Amino acid sequence: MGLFQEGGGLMDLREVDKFAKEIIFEAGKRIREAFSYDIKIETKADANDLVTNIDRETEIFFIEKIKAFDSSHKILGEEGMGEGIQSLDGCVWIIDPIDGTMNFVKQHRHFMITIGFFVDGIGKLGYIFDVMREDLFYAIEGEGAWYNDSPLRKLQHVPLEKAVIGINASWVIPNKRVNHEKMIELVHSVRGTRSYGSAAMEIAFVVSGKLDAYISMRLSPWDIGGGTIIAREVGAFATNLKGEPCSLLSQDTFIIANPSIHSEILTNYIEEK
Ligand code: 2AM
Ligand code: CA
Repeated sequence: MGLFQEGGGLMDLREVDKFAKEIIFEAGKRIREAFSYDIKIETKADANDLVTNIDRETEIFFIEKIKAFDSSHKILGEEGMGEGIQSLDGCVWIIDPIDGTMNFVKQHRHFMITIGFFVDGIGKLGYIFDVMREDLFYAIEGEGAWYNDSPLRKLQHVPLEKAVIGINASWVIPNKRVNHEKMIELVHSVRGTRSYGSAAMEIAFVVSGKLDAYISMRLSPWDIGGGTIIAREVGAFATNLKGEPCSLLSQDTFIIANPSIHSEILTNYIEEK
């Protein structure tokens, strides 16, 4: 069941899961309370890549809690507030304290905490928490996935013409990464498109059947770490746009899709530059 070998001792995955949920709920409460204080906004790589003091404080909160839980665990967080990781050996937490920072700042909703817990590179526990709705999507390796208290079903077959897909409009206009004419064909082929501004939220929607695919040209390990673990439990396929396994140590392209349309989208509609 949920026992795994760690540093010479056996650790109960359910204990780690209980701990993870506690810190996620507590962090969520702190973030909601932060709306009554000053949120200081800065930019990172470019003018639209936002970070706030709350992203950083939340990441530090997680690092302190995890180190107190087990000081041997390693942490990779988007804001780089911990020591980082060189490999996936041992127990590794991959954390995005706020996924969808622009939504956080502008809309005060539709942003997620997302966390993956890995042991020697194998995803064991995955979480996507909608902070304002207090909705939790999560999975335990080999045991299934849940939306709050309800089990998530294995994804059912969907033909492309009935699919609703998550995609950012940037990839349907001329861009450096992908043939946009092909993307236009994809948009014509499906029933509808959506764009939510939080990769983790779109992944949560795919694993729960609210979207049938989500495609992005540039995501980082913390955007997808938790989500890929949930994906496996419901039978969603998560890969890069070459169809290869997602990297958890570097940025890459990304698709998560219902298995009935994953290869069809990659083969017929994605042409990377
Ligand atoms: P973030 O808010 O945690 O940065 C849509 O913008 C999605 O892409 C969001 O989930 C956002 O996560 C992510 N994103 C934005 N800029 C990114 C970048 N430079 N690298 C990787 N992911 C990014
Ligand atoms: Ca983030």
